[in-house]
Amino acid sequence: MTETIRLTAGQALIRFLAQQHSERDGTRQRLIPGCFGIFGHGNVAGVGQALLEQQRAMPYYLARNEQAMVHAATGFARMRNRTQAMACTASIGPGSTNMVTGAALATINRIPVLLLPSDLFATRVSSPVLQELEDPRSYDVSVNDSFRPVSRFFDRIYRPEQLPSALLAAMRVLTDPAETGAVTLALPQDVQAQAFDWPEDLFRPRVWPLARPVPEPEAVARAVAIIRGARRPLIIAGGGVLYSEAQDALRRLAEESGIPVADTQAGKGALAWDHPQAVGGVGSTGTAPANALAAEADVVIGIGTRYSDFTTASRTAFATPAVRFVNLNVTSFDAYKQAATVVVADARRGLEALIAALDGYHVDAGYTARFQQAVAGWAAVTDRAYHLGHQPLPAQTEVIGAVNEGIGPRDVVVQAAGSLPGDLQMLWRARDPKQYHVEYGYSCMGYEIAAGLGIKMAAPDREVVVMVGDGSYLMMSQEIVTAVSEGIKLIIVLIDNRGFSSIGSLSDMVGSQRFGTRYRYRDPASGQLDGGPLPVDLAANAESLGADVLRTRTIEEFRVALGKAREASRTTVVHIETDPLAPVPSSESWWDVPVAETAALDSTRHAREAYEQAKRRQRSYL
Ligand SMILES: Cc1ncc(C[n+]2csc(CCOP(=O)(O)OP(=O)(O)O)c2C)c(N)n1
Ligand SMILES: [Mg+2]
Repeated sequence: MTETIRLTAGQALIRFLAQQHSERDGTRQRLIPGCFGIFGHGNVAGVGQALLEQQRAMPYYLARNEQAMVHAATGFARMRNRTQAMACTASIGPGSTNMVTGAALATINRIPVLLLPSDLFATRVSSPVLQELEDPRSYDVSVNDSFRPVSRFFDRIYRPEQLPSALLAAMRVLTDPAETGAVTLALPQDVQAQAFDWPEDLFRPRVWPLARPVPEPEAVARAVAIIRGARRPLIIAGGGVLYSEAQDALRRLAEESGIPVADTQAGKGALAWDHPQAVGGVGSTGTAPANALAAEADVVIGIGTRYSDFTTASRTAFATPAVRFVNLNVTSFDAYKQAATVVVADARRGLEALIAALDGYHVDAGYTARFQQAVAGWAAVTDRAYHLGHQPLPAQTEVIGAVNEGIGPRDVVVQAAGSLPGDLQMLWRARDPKQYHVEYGYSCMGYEIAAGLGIKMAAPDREVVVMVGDGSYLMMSQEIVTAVSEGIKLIIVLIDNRGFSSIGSLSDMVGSQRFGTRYRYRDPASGQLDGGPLPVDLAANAESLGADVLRTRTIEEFRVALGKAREASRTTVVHIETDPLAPVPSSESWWDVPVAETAALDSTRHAREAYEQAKRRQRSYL
C-alpha cells in the first residue's frame, strides 16, 4: 500500500512547490523559490494558512497590488533566464482578475509565472458568494475564465484528486522553453482548505531539466545553404538568445562570419554595443544604420525573435524584394514567421551547429567597411543626444545618457512603456547581456517599479535602475512600499514631463493634435485639458511611500544624485523634470498606426495622406 499524508489542498500545493527544482548546464536550483501574495477571503484559510505553516520552505512576499506582483514575478523569471519562476496567490474576484494583465504580459513575453487565483466554492452551497460573477447561462463560469486566453496552461481544481496531475502539467509548461508563459491554477476557496490523503510520492523532490533541443542536421544544412549565398546578411538577436544564454555562441558566429548583428528590445545586450559587428536596435525605434542594413539585406537571420511589428517596422524594414528569412527559434510558432527557412532548436545549440556548418563563410570586406562606418556615425549621433544641452528643461535623451554613463556595467536598467522604450532601444549602450530589461511585448505601463522589485530579488548583487515616466508612475508606484518593507534597494529615475510625451507625439503624427495627453487643469474657457500645470508633486509622493528622494533640476544635479543613489543602501528615487518636446534622433523607420480615413480636421487629412503613402511599403513576406 502506498503511504499517504493528510493535508489540505493548499498545504499539499505549497509542499509540492517547495520540492520542485530546475536543472540546466549542471546547475540545479529551486524552480519555485517563493510566493508573492495578497490575502482575502478566497485564500486566507487555504493557500494563506499553508504559507504560514511552511514559511521556511516557501518564503512569502506581501505585494501591494496583484497586477504588480505578477510583474515582479515576470521580472524575476526573466532576470533568471527562465530557470526559476515565482508563484502568486490572490484572493477571489478582483484580487484574481487584477492578475490577468500580468498573465498576458508574461505569456506574450514567453516568461514563466505560476498564478494561483482563488475561485468560488466548488460545492456552490452558499452561492452567490461575495464577488461572484453569477453567469445566468452557466454556473461553471467564473471571472477566472478570463485567464484562459492569456495562460499557456489553465486548470480549475474542483476536487483534491485533480491536483496532482494539474501540478505536474503546470511544472511541465513552466519549464518547457517552447511553451512557457503564465500557468494558472484556479483554486476554489473550499477546496484549498479541504483535507485529503495524498500519496507521499507527490512530495518527493523532483528535477525538471530545462531542455536544449538540438537542431535537425537537415534543417541546419538548408539554413546554411541560404546563408552561404547571402551577400548582405543581417542577424536579428531576440530575447531567446539571452534566455538560452547563447550570447557567446552569437558572438562567435558574428566574429567568424562577419555578419552584422542588430537587436530587438528583448535581445539588446546579447552583443555588447561596441562590438565591431553590433549595429544596434532594428525596426521602428531602431538605429538608422541597422535599419539601412535591414532595408538592403538579402538574408535576415532571426535568432530567438518573435518579429513584433516594432522589429519589422510593421513589415516595411526588410525592403529587398527577394529577401529571405532564416529563423532559429526553440518555438516552431515563432520560427516559421516571415515564411522562413527554419531551425527549430535551442538558440545556443542551434548557433553552435550554424558556426560549424558555416566554416569558411565570411561577408566581403566592402560590406563590413560600409556598416562599420555607418555605426561610427551613429555613435556620434548618440553622443550628441546624450549631451544635447537642451534648455530650459533637459531632454530625456540627456537623462538616458547620464544613466548610461553613470551606472556600472552590471547594473540593470528597467523600463516598459512611454517614450523611454523607443529612446532606449535607439540610444542605450548595453555592456552586459542582462543590463537592458525593457518589457516591450505588452509595453505595460506600471511594469517598471514592480518588475524592478523582482529583478533585484533575482540579482541582489546588481544595482537595479528603474526608469519610469510620470504616467507610468501614477499608474503603479505602490510597490515602493514593498521594496521598503523587504529592504530591497531600487534606484528609481522618475522622469516627469507632465503627461504622455509618447502618445502626445503619436497623436501629433496621426493628426490628433496631442489631444488628451497632457496632465493639466481643465480650462473653463476652452473646456479642454489645456489649463495650467497641476500642483502634483510626485517626488513628495515617493517620499510618502517610504523612499529616499533626490530632487534634481539640471543634468549636472542629476548625475550627482544618481551617484548618491548608487551609494545608498535604501530605495532611492531621483526625480527630474524634462521637456516632452525635446528632439530625438530619427530611426529612419515607421510604425503602423491607423489614421482616420475621413476627418473634419486638416491635420488628420494630411496625416492620412502620409499614412497611405507609407502603407505602400508594407510587405507580406510570403
Ligand atoms: C496600461 C497601459 N495603458 C495605456 C498604455 C498606452 N500608453 C503607452 S505610453 C503611454 C503614456 C506614458 O506616459 P509616461 O509614463 O509619462 O511616459 P512618456 O510618454 O511621457 O514618456 C500610454 C498612455 C499602455 N502602454 N499601457
Ligand atoms: Mg510622461
